[in-house]
Amino acid sequence: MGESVGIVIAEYSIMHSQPNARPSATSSIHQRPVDDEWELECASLDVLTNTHRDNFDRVARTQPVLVDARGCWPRDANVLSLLSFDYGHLKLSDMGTLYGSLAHTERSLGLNPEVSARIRSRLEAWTLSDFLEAAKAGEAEFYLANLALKQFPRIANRYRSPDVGPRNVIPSERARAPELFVGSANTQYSNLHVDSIGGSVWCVCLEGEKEWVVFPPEDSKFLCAFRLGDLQLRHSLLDPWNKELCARFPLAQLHPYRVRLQAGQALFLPPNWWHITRNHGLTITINERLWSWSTLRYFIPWFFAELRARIPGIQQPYVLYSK
Ligand SMILES: O=C(O)CCC(=O)C(=O)O
Ligand SMILES: [Fe+2]
Repeated sequence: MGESVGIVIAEYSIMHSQPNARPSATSSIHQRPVDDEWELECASLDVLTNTHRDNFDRVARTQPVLVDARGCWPRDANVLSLLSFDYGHLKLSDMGTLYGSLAHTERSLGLNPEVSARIRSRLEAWTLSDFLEAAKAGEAEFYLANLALKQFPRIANRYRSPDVGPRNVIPSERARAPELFVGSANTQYSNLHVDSIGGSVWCVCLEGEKEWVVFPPEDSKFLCAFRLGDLQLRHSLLDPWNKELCARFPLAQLHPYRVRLQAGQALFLPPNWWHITRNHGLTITINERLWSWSTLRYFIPWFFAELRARIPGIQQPYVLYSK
């Protein structure tokens, strides 16, 4: 094992022993330093143009799939105009995310105190119009994430889920309800992570371009996964746009793919794939989580780990879902 990997593991062990510690190099939903000089070398994904269900299911069993999603949104509807005309007056502080409130977003902000304070005050004072105007000018600095789509009925009514892929078998609205993400230039959501509870995710792009870098579950053992806020070891310090951080990982063992998701396309990410995103300009996507019968094998280990963790006297298990 190289020295650099050892450093990452040492950092990981420190965080492991301090459950509330945050990794200084990662936290997100803020504007990252512009560094377009370097990026991790990745394979690319082709768009699956024949999105016949059988074809899709065969490919999606082993890898993410990028499909034409023009059918998800009417050609003559402009999502940005709808958002600003119909909902521009809404205050950001009154908007609901699916996991708690925007305060959740606030807690995830980066550690630079000046930027943090500025974003916090904007979250308090701004309407959605203020945010969209600033985002158009490339000055919004943050990312509205996980907004419950149902609070924008005029958008929800026009949206159609992709018509391929697995059927959702989870009845809980909280787990599966579509979320709206409105990103401004050069912002990213979280660090490299795996979604919890073994679900897969659709990301349907309506506006702009969102870059995804994804790694297969088999790469987990080389990503020095650590725990952040829940039981699952599902976060990593690897940052595909940061040369120094990348140099600490055994890149030859990793299998990253890069997807530049454009308006009119959707990305399907199978369960337990690692992912990190970055917005190029003002970007609007709708993300939907899915649990199908075939994802049960991911859900069951999660369920039993959670159950065990609730038995008094038993040490919390740290769970790495690598398969
Ligand atoms: O759309 C994004 O920026 C990625 C969000 C994400 O990680 C997710 O929806 O699981
Ligand atoms: Fe995610």
